[in-house]
Amino acid sequence: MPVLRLWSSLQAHLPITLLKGRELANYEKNVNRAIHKYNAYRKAASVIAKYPQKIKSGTEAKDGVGAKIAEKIDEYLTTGKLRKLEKIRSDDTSSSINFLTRVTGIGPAAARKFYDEGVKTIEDLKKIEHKLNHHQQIGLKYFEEFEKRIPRSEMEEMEALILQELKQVHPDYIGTICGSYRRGAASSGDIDILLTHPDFNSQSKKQPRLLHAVVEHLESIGFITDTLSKGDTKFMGVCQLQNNTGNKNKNYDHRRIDIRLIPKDQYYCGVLYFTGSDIFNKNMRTLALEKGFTLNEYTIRPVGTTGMAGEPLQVDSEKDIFDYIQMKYREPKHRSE
Ligand code: DCT
Ligand code: MG
Repeated sequence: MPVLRLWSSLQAHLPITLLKGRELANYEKNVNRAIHKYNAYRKAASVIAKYPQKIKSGTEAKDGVGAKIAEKIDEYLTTGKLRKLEKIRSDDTSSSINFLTRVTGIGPAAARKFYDEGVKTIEDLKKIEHKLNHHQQIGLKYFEEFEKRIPRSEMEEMEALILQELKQVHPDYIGTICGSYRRGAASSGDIDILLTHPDFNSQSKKQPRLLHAVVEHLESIGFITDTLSKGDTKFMGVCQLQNNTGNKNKNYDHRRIDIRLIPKDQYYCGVLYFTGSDIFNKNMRTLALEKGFTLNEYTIRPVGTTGMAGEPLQVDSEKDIFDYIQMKYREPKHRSE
């Protein structure tokens, strides 16, 4: 779910600026396909969100945002409008392509292809359903449901169910619900689960059964309802809680769920990465590099003077990773940037 998660750190006076930033960012990613511009808007939004006072001019924000974005801040502060945004909004191509990418399985390239074929709306997509791949068909089927955020209370119910069922499959499994939920968000866009098992490490051979056994079990109890893709280490699909309260009015929506199986020795790098936020990850990776380490979702490795990365360091907790790079430990709820 590529949604700006700045609400928690948001200063009361900034939501409008940040929302416009998000709209421009999405335009650059989905329509213009200029990922560096997308990243520039995301970074600017993060800088602005951290800014302690109300921003009075673009120049004031200039340390963290480029000159062009600073100009846009000025334009918005003086005129109350952004010409570029007005133009994008009124442009049929941009708004249609942006809209189509909201269907899971439709990326910027597919959206442009469909648009060129005259497909612009959900109704249009329904008419050419046979031309969609399986992932896109599921995206279309649950379009409205996937647009809805998942309240924290429902995330808690799903966590309890998943962890309980996991132990039924095998008591040695370790599972963590990561993503915005782990950061304490009031609502989440999807469910990101990481799994590991003590028998599985990066030196041993692949063990897809460890993932598939869990997926099959969650299907058998009716929790997982659809599969978008299923590989040896990553499952992407759809789940739904069952209403067994006897209250006919309580019906759960279908939700997007990703399950990843990670070798035990790489588990905490994975948990750190998939907890995010994406902006926090970027900043932490930059700091790691400054300290002479390269950090990714699998490992942390020292970088030698030649620039070559060494062997992965031993990691038995998230805190170990912070310690290596001499960064003060941050609780997940303080990792929005
Ligand atoms: N991630 C990342 N860089 C990305 C995408 C994701 O570092 N480009 C990491 C950080 C968050 C985690 O993966 C899960 O991704 P999402 O589900 O997209 O983010 P989220 O924070 O869980 O937000 P949402 O509530 O919208 O799901
Ligand atoms: Mg998520």
